[in-house]
Amino acid sequence: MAGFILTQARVATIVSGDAPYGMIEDAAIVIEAGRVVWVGAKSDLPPDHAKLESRPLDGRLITPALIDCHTHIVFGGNRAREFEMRLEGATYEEVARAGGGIVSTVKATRETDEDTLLTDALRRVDALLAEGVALIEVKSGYGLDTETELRMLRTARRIAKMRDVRIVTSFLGAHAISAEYAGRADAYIDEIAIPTLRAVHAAGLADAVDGFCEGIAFTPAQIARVFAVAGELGLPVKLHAEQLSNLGGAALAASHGALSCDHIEYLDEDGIAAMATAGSVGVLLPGAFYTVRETQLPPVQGLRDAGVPIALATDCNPGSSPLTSLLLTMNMACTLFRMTPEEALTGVTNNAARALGIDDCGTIAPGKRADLAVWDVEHPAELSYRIGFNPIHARYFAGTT
Ligand code: DI6
Ligand code: FE
Repeated sequence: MAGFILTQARVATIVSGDAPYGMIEDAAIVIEAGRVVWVGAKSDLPPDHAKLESRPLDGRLITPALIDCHTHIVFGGNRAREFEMRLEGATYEEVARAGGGIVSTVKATRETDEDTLLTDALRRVDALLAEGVALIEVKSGYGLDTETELRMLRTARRIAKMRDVRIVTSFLGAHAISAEYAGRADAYIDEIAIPTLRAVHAAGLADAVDGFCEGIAFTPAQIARVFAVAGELGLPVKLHAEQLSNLGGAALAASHGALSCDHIEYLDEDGIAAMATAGSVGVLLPGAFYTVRETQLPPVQGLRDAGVPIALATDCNPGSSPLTSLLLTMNMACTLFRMTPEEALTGVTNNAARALGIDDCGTIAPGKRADLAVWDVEHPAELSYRIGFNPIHARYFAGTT
């Protein structure tokens, strides 16, 4: 593919520096072989690039393509009935304890064949791509047996063959205790989660290992056993931690060098300090906060003060966050969590890439992939400000629109 230049654009590079959003006015971006080779003010464009084809954008805004760094986007069935139950007064935990919740999606996922899982997931993926997303993390965790966990992760990998999107996977065998192992969480870890992790790794299907550390799921000691095997296999870890209560999961994950600790509404000072020391990213999931009507706010100011990078994601899942919009996620993070629109955009670009341990995207800079979103907006704050409006003009995936 011949190189080209995007011109007549304002570019929010998300490279930290003097200008908010890393903004460059009247900018140009030179793209060759799917990568950004130069970005800067048009007036500074080196003459050797000036002969490339120019694609003027009429003053539109270019940002890095968006990244959804925490999803459970592959699953069977839906939980609309549970939504009704919660509106009738049941809490998320009560629904889970009554056999609903994650375990009901496990039943539906086990009963769904791989092609149907893929077809259903693609509808949700397409909603994300339509908002300029180019990289999605997908978790397993609705199989809770070896066969179905493998099927979920194969489905996740197939998404990247069907669409112009990068997929990274996380094995989430320690998501819930399967019905067969009710009351026997330790046996589930030893007999299912760990052997399945080994099988998934042998098949090349996991890029990272996740867990759910919570009263309705697994203790830090149980998660630590899974993480020890992840370490042995050379896989990075991350954790659903401090979502409904504080069990010290974030500190445990940080002690294993976690890429991220996610949810973290109930995170305390010690957890923040542990994350800061480990360099773990805090992934906030306002869609889950909103859906379960949580009232405990995540410690945004504490994370800022400690220099913990904050990412945002949809947590797309059929129970606690049936959300397929990163733009709405950004809006919720601003309104519910009092994050700034600049933090929100950084949270779905650069910090989301960091949460995945990926450094070739998330900002617009020489050498990065040309994964870009072009928006019909004047100012980047507009991306967070509107509710239910998609101002996308174009999406570039490795330089191709
Ligand atoms: N926390 C969540 O928010 C999702 N998983 C988790 O560990 C919820 C998954 C579900 O309710 O199906
Ligand atoms: Fe989640």
